[in-house]
Amino acid sequence: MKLSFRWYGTDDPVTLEKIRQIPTMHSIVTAIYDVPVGEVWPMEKIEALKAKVENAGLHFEVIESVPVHEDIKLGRPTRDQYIDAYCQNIRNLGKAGIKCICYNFMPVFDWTRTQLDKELPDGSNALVYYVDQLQKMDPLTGELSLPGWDASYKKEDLQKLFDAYKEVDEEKLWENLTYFLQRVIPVAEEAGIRMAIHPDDPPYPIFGLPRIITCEENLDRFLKIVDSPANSLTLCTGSLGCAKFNDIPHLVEKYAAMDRIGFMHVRNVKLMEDGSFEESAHYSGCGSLDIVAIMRALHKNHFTGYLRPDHGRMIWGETGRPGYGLYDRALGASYLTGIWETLDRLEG
Ligand SMILES: [Mn+2]
Repeated sequence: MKLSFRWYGTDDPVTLEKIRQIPTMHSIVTAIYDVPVGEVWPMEKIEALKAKVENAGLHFEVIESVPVHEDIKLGRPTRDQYIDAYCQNIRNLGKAGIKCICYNFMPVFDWTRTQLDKELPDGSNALVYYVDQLQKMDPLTGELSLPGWDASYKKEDLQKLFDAYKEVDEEKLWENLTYFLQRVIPVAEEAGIRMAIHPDDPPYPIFGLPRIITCEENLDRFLKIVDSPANSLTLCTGSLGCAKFNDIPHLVEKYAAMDRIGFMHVRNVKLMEDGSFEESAHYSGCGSLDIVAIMRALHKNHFTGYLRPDHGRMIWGETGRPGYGLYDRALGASYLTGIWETLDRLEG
């Protein structure tokens, strides 16, 4: 595995110099954040970002994300121009040495939590999703706002998007995803890039919006749409694992054996009886997922792709982007490295 770490660019309080000091760190996962969704990322910006990362002694091989314009997900006539721009981004990133692009196909919101700073019993803060809080939320009336998304859309634009999605059920979304993949995957193959779709988070419909990258049956269906190594998964243990119907070690074992995992996001979640969940420390005993079984499934299948600790709690008084502090993600990285070294020694 190639250990990697997400970095939000020069205004991220977590610097490249700090990330480099995490043992065995291989590559930075980042993106161009100041080009509107659907436009081509200028080559100069990509090269400048690459130079920054490489000057810090790290590899620049993974992008998370190149976002997919809503018109593509909605199947609007304008989608072709956005798909053309998407393909140009793939070509440009391939030229810059990128090997893997993470993206998602979730309508409107690409993750949902009900609180971003829930204080846990040990005094740390974490992102949580409580069903009773969710039931009181309505992103359209905004009576209780959706944390992380409050300022992302104007109310009237959000209403228009929700109206547009009334015409898009799950089957229609599959059709639109198929149209996208059939055009984008051949370009990725040529550019030497693995496209790696991120599962929906949480992996079921909310607010009446369809979601399809959710469970084993649908992951199988997704991989068959274009049967190519370039059409791969970002297997996010926390996103798929916050629903009880997903058996994460089994999914990792299955898709690693098929060599269809381009990118791993490894984190733990603590599931509650009513479907609520809290993001927890990486250690297996802190949550509901068996992290050793997950790493073992990767190791057994000689996983050579990229892997990053996903979110972390905020600990030791750190402030910053919820889920993306340095300390708990660095603890997670070292825990995962420790499991991997042990497996290397014991299982060869
Ligand atoms: Mn993830």
